Amino acid sequence: VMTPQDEAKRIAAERAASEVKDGMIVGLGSGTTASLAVEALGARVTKGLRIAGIPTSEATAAQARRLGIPLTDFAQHRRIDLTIDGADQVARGTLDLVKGRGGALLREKIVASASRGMIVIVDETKLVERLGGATALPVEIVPFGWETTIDRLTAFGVAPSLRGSAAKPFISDGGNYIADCAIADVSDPAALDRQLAAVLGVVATGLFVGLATAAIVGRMSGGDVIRLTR
Ligand code: A5P
Repeated sequence: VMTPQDEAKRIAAERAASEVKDGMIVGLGSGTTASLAVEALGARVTKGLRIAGIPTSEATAAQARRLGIPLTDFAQHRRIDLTIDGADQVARGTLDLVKGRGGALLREKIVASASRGMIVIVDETKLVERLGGATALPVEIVPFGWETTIDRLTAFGVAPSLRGSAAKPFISDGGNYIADCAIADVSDPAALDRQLAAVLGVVATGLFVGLATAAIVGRMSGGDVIRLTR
């Protein structure tokens, strides 16, 4: 059974997939919403659309292979035409994002940063005025000495908590750990991203600033979308 939220994700995902054009190199996002876009792209590929995808996670790579979407990599293509990915929060005015609840943030950020365009697809519950608040900010950290990185993040004031447990930490596709951080409403996401990224042991944060070029927001009622651009 599809909930109104699932339906909102699906319609946003399908709308974004319809914007992909023949010949494009496409960044394939991760998470439940992005996987609906990958599914829709797979259907278009079956009907003759020619694209090559660069996946943001092992899970997405496996899904794309199952659907017959040709994959490529940065050795072949340094630039991506369009990336389609989900998010945990989207700031309405700026399209800045919090990402990484699914744990794929580092690869997602590398793919988004190499993309000319990035369409973020969400249901309307994820649209906010300001990032932060109730949604945790995932921060990818190096496993070695993670206890000391957690201490530095604690001293910085973002109350980090290691995802998983100390005995069995969650491990990202990049082989790193994730610290979920509590952040209040963020007034300057770019500054916070810079400050956190400068903490020793931090690989990348889930703050995506200035990367999304459009957001397609699925409405919970009416099977409709809102398209926002920066
Ligand atoms: C994956 O690490 C994330 O960045 C996802 O893109 C984000 O968590 C959104 O996922 P859902 O579409 O499953 O909510």
